[in-house]
Amino acid sequence: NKQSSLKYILLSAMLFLTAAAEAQFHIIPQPVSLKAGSGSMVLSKAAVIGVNKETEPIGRYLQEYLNQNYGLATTVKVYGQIPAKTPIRLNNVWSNQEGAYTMHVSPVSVSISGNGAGVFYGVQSLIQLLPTDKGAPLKIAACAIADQPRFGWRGLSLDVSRHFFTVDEVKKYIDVMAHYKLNTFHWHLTDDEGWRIQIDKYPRLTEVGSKISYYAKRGEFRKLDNLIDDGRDGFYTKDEIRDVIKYAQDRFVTILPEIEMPGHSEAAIFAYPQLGCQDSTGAKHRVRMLDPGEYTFKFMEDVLTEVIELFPNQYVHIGGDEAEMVDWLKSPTAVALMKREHLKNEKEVQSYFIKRIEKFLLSKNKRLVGWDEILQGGLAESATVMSWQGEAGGIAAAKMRHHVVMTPLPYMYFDAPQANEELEPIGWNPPVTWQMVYNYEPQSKELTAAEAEYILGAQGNIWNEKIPNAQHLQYMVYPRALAVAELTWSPKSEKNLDRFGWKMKNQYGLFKLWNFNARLPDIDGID
Ligand code: TNX
Repeated sequence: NKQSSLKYILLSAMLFLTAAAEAQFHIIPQPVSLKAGSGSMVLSKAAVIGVNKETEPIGRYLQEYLNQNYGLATTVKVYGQIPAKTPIRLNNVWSNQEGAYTMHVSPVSVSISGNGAGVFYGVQSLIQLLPTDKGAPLKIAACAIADQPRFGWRGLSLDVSRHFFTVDEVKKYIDVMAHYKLNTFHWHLTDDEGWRIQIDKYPRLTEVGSKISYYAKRGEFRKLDNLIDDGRDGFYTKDEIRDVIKYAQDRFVTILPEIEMPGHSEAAIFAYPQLGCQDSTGAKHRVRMLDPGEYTFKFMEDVLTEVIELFPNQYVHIGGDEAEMVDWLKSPTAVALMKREHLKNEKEVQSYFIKRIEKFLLSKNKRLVGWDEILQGGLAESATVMSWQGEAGGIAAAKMRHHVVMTPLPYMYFDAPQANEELEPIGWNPPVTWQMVYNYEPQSKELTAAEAEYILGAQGNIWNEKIPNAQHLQYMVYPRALAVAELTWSPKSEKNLDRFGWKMKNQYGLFKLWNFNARLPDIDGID
């Protein structure tokens, strides 16, 4: 009848309008709850950003962002109680949920409330809602958002050993990750190919170990066939590191420093040969492995002491991956150690090594993170495991009630090509598409609910053997890092691949605005 068909028309029109309204909200990661309002607010020059003492730095950050990207001059005003009429209000409120915030956009104002990181994350949601075409009015659609992260560890790594990146390039990397609410920057500062952090007590680490040209001359050790030779020398002074830490703190990003041991140590050994594993003739038979003797332990403790003085993070990553442990079987130091400590095999030597370093870190109130090989021969008591060789190590560690960060091959490895290998720059391993990354679930079905609590989060990794410059780095890491952002932040129930693809396409304007060279998949095609 007439009445019910009218009802039907009205209902479908309403549904259509709601869907259309929500379609404007292409926020990555997807907020926990998002309701479209009616109308929109236009940001103008005269806009005042009202802040509390606590949110003032975030207000200044937003002011700078609007000025830099849109040439819009706003004013920041500090209040005890921000007047309700202030166009943008950044309110500090108490919450026991780290990173939680609410955001209300009405036709006349934007109000963001949260504590600590929360307000910053609200500002990121706001930034994503701004138009990106130059000259367009700065319209923000009315909405109500309530949001908080699913995981506390939302990570992205950067290998600066295989290719050195400047302070400015590192800052840009941190800046963009912060826009997507990623909060842990894993800085891989040492490896075979170069030592990148100033250590006052051992100046040769950077004088010699940071110069890849020395490495290139070390033809007697290993061939450089798959390394692209392009400006890979360099290191960060302590002042530069402090500067990067401050920059990251302003964006609520924690830096996890990694100092590799006992393998992947060629640059350090090249600078201080006493560190290297020796055979009974005293000749070096391998050059990447540390000798498990007192000189090495003292050296590494000195290095870690200086690292700890710099980085406020409670965690320190000590590597632990791919150690060539068989070398130890030929080393008199290792053999003597095995006898003295009743160690049955080389894996137990590694476990002894890591446990000793852990004890040292704990004495300095720091917690050890290591790659999943540290499970071999017995896991150190309070170690956090980064599961990279698939999920098995992470699952085993969580079952042992150890904290875990999931970063498994192949999903979290952004040194792999992103699509058809013939069309993509060369990388390790078969392609890892953004869809594969997006569908990854950090809390494995093999874990009980109680065990799954030990999964701190997930992290995307990049290794730079084949990455010659920052443009190429940005291309490899994005847009896959956007998938990491959503799978670590958004509730599982909000996972939606089609919507994510559509939202991803709506970031391309921002990448252009930021002059950031992300890969831009043609999501309407087959990409
Ligand atoms: C393994 S992932 C490594 C890196 C290499 C990478 C190449 C990990 C803990 N170790 O040193 O760069 O493979 O994909």
